[in-house]
Amino acid sequence: MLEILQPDGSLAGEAPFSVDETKRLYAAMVSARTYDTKGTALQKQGRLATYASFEGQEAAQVGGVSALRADDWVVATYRDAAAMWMQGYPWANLFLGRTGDERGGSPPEGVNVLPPSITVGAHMIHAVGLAWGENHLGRDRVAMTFFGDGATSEGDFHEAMNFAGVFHTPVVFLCQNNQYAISTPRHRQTASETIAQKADAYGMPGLQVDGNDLFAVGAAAAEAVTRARAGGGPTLIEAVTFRVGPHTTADDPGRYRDESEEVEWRQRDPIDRVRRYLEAAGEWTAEWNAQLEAAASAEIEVAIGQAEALEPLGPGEIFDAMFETKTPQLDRQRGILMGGPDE
Ligand SMILES: Cc1ncc(C[n+]2csc(CCOP(=O)(O)OP(=O)(O)O)c2C)c(N)n1
Repeated sequence: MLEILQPDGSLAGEAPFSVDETKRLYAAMVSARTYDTKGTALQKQGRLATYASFEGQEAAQVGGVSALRADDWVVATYRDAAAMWMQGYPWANLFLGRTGDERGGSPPEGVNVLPPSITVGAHMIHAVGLAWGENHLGRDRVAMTFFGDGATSEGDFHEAMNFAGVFHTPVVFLCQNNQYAISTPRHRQTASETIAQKADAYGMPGLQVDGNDLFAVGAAAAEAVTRARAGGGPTLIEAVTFRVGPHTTADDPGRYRDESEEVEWRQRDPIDRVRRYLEAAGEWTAEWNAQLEAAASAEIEVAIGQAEALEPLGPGEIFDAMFETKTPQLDRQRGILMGGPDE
């Protein structure tokens, strides 16, 4: 397992980022956690439907996307708001999506991020297709897809990995092994010793990294993206991390895991680790941190305001989101919902 930045903030290898870049990524992780904390609070106030916290997974997401160019693709899940936001998906859209409003799924023109996949695993195929398409168009864009340990048990994972391996599509598979798929622990998910080793079967490199280590994830992602862009094909990265919160706001982890696990993983918090590193280099102060938190909080409050200021959609409009031209079946369903006859 690749480890560079230790929990105490010391280095066990070469830092892949300059101090300035490290500070930029630290600030991004602070923003991500601010969003995450507010997401859970808003759900408890009844302002979001359900919310899936990614607390503890900030380094895996921010570190992964740090390797991408602005025109690369991110194809991710309900738990990957930090990755999506890093690639340009607005906070307001992310909030809106969590209220059940389909407009949250339409990012601004030019943002190459698909809406979050709720269907476990299905989106990995889309990432491979996008990467293949870019290749056919003669462009050197890369697609990075985020998914959990549970998603590797889906047939879609096999299909996506197999196709990517055979056709050398420029795609990076970034598995956040956060140890649980709702209540199913990692050891019940697969008999493989690691998730990374599954790459062997598909003819691509696989690498296991400490997912709470911004530097390890960043270095592994940069290598994989560089290879993909140069025509070297796909890579599977297993970022070993932990979901310290519940699966979603509808879950009670106390029913299937011991609290000591959470306590232990909190000692390896990805943000604290970078803070200790920067502090030792004389580049972190409590004042700077407070400024970052205040700026993130203000920006995210504006986004919540934008999302909540929209006129709610009417019931018939839920049918408009999927296709540019509605199918006859959707037209019929819409008619029934709006009080027409069920013919
Ligand atoms: C195809 C499909 N099956 C089942 C579900 C219900 N479900 C939602 S999240 C989840 C667990 C996914 O675990 P994992 O892939 O490890 O990601 P994590 O939630 O831990 O980030 C399940 C079973 C679903 N959304 N889609």
